[in-house]
Amino acid sequence: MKMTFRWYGEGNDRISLSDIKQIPGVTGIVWALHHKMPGEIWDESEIAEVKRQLDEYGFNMDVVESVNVHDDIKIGLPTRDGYIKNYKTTIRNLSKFGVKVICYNFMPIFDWTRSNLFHPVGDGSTALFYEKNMIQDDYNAMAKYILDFTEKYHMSFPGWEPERMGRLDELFKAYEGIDHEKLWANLKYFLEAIMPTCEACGIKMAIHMDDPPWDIFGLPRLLVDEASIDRFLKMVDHPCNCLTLCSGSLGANPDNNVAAIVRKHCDRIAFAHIRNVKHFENGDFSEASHRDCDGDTGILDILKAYHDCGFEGYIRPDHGRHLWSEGPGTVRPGYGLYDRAMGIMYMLGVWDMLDKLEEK
Ligand SMILES: [Mn+2]
Repeated sequence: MKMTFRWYGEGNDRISLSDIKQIPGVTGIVWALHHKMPGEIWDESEIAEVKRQLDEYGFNMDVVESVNVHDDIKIGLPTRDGYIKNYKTTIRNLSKFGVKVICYNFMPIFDWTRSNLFHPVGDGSTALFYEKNMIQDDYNAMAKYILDFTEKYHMSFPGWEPERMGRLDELFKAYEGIDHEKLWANLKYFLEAIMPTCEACGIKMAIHMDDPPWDIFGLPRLLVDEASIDRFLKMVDHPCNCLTLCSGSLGANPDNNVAAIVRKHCDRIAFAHIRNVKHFENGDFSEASHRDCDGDTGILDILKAYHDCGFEGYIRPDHGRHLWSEGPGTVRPGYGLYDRAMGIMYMLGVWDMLDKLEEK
């Protein structure tokens, strides 16, 4: 496996490449052009600039997270073909700089969703938290909480672009009538259109699981469990049609056995997100440290599954808690330095020991 670390870019992340360089084992930066709106072409000159920054520290730029998919493609409007054409141009431009994996998602309107971004864990640290009762009917209240935060701290989150969120009612209207089956069909149309370009460019499209893995606010969510992942891979059975298997997204549903999914589909997992989640009886969940016993995701079983399969794809710690000096205004929610660095050391510790035991 190849260890990576997500970075939001120069001037957009308080963590520096120099900080990341000091974490053992990291060979690649998971990056994106975060100022791009869904549907816009990523220009070669902009990609070249990021490559120059990463080269200075000897990091590869093999994984992009995310090239966001325009709503018109998800809704299946006639205008989708123009946006698909742009997406193909972006794929070609990225391949010229050696990009191998594009992580993306197909969630309608909202990307990842939480009710509290800095919830006390109980040890003085904070983490992302999902309170089930808060995410029921009133999408405006939830969106307001997230957008007030981004405005107060001058941050924007991928998938939560204020321009898009400013016209939520309009977006909900546009998605009227888009049920699970229609969304599946629109995903298939998109993938079948871009697969030849991906193949020619040597790029794997790696869909991220839906987070949380269930419908919210009446919007359909597709990639939620083993059966839906089976369906996805069979629907477009192409080696470039792959997964970003997110243990935290799937792990929010206690019925999901993430390690079993890893074993079943290891050859189609291009990118692994490792994150631990702690469940509460009422359906709430909190994010937790990467240590197995701090949550319910089964981190050790998952790492063992990847190791047994000889996983050679990319991996990164997903969200972490906010520690020490990290808090609102000083850190991107879920993307502090310290807990993710510790997560890497935990994963590498497990991995190195599994290697050593195998040698015997
Ligand atoms: Mn993830």
